[in-house]
Amino acid sequence: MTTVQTSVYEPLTEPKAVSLAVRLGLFRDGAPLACREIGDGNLNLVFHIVDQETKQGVIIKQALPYAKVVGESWPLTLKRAVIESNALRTFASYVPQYVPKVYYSDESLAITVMEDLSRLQIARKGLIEGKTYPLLSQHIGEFVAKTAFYTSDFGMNQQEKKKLAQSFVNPELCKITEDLVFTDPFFDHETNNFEDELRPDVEALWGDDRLHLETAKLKRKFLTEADVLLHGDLHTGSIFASDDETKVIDPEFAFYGPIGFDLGQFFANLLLNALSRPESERQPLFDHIDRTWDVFTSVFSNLWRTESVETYAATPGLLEDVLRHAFIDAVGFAGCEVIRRTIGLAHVADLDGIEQKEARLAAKRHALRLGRRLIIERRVFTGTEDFRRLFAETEQ
Ligand code: SR1
Ligand code: MG
Repeated sequence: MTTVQTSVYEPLTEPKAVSLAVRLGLFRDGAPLACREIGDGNLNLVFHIVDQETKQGVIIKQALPYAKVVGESWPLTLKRAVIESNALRTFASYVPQYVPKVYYSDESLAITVMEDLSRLQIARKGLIEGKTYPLLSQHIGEFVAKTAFYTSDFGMNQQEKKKLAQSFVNPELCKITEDLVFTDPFFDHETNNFEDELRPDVEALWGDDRLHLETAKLKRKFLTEADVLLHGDLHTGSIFASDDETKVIDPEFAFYGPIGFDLGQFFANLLLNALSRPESERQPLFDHIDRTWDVFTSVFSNLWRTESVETYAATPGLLEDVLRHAFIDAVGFAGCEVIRRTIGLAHVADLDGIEQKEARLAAKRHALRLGRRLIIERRVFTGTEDFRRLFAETEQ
């Protein structure tokens, strides 16, 4: 992977980002450049630099040495910028149509220079505005199927896979997920953040032994199962979309983990959006869950049958077993994500943006009931239609 090391780290400002873009020769000489810092995520700076005449632009993304959402009191490794640029390049070797092009990366500055995707919209924002993105699930199903298969022991040389897994060891970012997704929301932890009115509902979760046991099993899978290269944070804020294009961004949490994790996070964020909508407008979200799973299983199965490098791949029943476990895990991981986005540190605008307080609290209570049962009842799920059933059963 070509990542260069040129300078000493300093956080960029808009003028410094422009100077860097000029120094890197990203624009023609004398181009009138405009630059804005547009980062609205939890962790990084994102500079959008545009040639005002040609309207061509680039993105310079820079990791900060701390978590922006909390501040300098939460130090965070800059190495995540290398993980991110390497993950984008690895994904591009399988699904170039679904990731931004990486033009340049610099480990010391913790930057990745990449394709300007401003023609698209962050899927979470569009979904909140009521957009449906008809191809979103087709694209994400194919993205997850191909990246999972080709980075697994069934899709690549098994010794090379171990080396690739080594290059994606990502302890600091995994720890964030281990804490914020799998642990803190299930205990009385200082990182949690929820309305006082939800305290009785939250305390019930904290005292729920059955929930603790099932969440612990899911966390153990996340900690120990180095199956496929994951994006690691595949929520709808990590996806740019339009009616006909989809690009997955921000894989700084990438690591080798359980195959169902990315699917579970994506399902959860579709459910979180459904929770924010009136019943009559939820159908497109459930249709996306169905289609993501259908496309994932069909693409993954086809690759397994035609390109597997593992002798046992042809063993009757093995593929079905892999898919069944991926599905059950995805349901459980989705439950953890729904709960943590409701009462944990990092919320989502889908729920927090519900203006009317009683409606917001009702949606959050529904989220907690849904998340809990997704975790506990994941093994009785027989297909994606069970998401609809459980959503309806947990409404009141
Ligand atoms: C401190 S980081 C909080 C969250 O933001 C990222 O997008 C991940 O989802 C992480 O859990
Ligand atoms: Mg992110």
